[in-house]
Amino acid sequence: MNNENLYALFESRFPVDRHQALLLVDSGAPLSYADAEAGSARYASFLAGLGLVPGDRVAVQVEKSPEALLLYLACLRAGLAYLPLNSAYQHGEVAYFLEDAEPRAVVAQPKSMPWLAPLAARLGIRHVFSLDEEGGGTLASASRDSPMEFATVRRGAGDLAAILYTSGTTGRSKGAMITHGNLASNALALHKAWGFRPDDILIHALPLFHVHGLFVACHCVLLNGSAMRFHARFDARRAIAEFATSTVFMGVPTFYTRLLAEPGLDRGACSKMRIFVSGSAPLLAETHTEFEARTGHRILERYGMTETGMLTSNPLQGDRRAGSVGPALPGTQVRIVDDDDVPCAAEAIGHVQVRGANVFPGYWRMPERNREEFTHDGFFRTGDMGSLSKDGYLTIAGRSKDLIITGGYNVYPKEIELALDELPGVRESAVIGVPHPDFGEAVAAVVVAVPGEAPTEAQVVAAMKAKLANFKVPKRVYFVEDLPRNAMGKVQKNVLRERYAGGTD
Ligand code: MLC
Ligand code: AMP
Repeated sequence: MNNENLYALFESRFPVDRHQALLLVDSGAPLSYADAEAGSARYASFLAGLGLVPGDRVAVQVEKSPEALLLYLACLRAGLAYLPLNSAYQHGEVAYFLEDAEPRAVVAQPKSMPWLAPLAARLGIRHVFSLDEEGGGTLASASRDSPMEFATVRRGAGDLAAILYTSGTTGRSKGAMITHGNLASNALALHKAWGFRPDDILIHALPLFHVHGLFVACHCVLLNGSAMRFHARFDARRAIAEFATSTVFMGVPTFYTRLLAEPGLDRGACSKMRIFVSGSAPLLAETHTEFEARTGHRILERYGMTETGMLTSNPLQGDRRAGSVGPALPGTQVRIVDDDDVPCAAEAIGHVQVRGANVFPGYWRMPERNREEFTHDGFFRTGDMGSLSKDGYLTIAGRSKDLIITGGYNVYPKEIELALDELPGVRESAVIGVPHPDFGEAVAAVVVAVPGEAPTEAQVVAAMKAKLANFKVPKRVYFVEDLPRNAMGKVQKNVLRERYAGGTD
């Protein structure tokens, strides 16, 4: 039987001339496919040499760099489960992930070491290494003499490749277990659907610790054996300058509104580009229309989730509909059901449920949760609401889960409310998403203070910044006497959303 390790699939598609570039980096020489093979082998040999065995978790909280990509490939090769963490997560957030996932090794930014080393020691994690944006740190020095060759470990399609934490409605994050088979099936479907060509060059400006940047973008390129321009962070002007020598761009809607704010974005600048893909958050129909008017390109919107990979995509050839996320990708089934899981008629809005080889097997160590999240016939409940047109195009109409998506990052209000309620002078709180011109939605907090002890807005924001990743910090804090509640005593967030929709008191 073939080795179903995802890396083995990539390797079978690498260019014959391994000196071809994989990464065109911010400064210095490109990283070739030969470099990627040797570098990932070195890290894989090193980790295996420490005694890590297939199935062990490796938690990684680093800034984007070529070495971070090599470390991911190394984990695939050694059969280790890669656990990427947003570099914005703070001490308390990381502590939860490490306690829950019990990794054998942790790799983090040098600046995290003062709190990470004692945390790892407390949790019995023996292997802790640093990795900075330039590839320096103790990981590089400790692995310097490790062999540059490594026989990629044999894996089955159902074996664990990665764990990605997603927040939850209860405020407790869940580790989505993603298998080699999930990733391979989705990568093959996207590579085909988006018609990748041997000479494609992708601009990679997304972070490397979430599905969009790590899986969707990198996997298409690795399967294609072609190159990507690796930007440490998104910079609209730089992207526009590089459209002239690139063909594919992937971004969250905020990338597109920021591109549109640049006068340099026009037809001439985009004439070499083949496709612009958007996802991770709803793309406004007006962004789609404005982008086409300015560049002549119709943005190709797709829809997916950490737990499922990509589910639907507007077509490469044919009708790309503004406001729709397109039909189901081949191999994926999408259905719309009512509250009793009974399929709805075309055009009716209901719950989006999905099934396919791309859908994860469940959450890490949460058997009860897994029973609730899947139907008896194996469909996953996405928590999104939507409708299917008669010809199978999906339109996302909202979410049944209490979730805010800000600049492509997910924030579950419950987590922020729990943090707010711990602050001195705060009696209770409600967190909502409000419209934001740059991030689509922004986090706003509505707080009931203890009389006479009310903190100021600046104090609340400062206290949140010390605890939470920056994108979770409320952009505004509103103080009220009481929260609006329905007859059942439940906070009426729709009332608050309406009240603060204009972003004013
Ligand atoms: C940064 N900030 C954010 C934010 N990003 N606030 C809310 N939402 C965000 N997404 C904070 C900063 O800390 C700063 O706070 C202030 O907002 C302004 O920051 P900035 O300098 O403008 O931010 P920037 O570094 O330019 O980052 C913005 C961004 C980035 C949009 C480029 O957030 C980004 O790369 N987002 C992509 C997320 C992504 O990859 N999502 C895919 C998930 S996978 P202060 O207080 O310090 O001033 C998924 C599945 C799927 O969803 O379908 O793909
Ligand atoms: P995440 O948990 O970060 O993987 O985010 C997944 C969620 O992002 C989905 O459940 C949707 O709510 C949302 N999402 C992703 N792509 C789109 C899209 N194109 N349009 C609307 N929502 C999207």
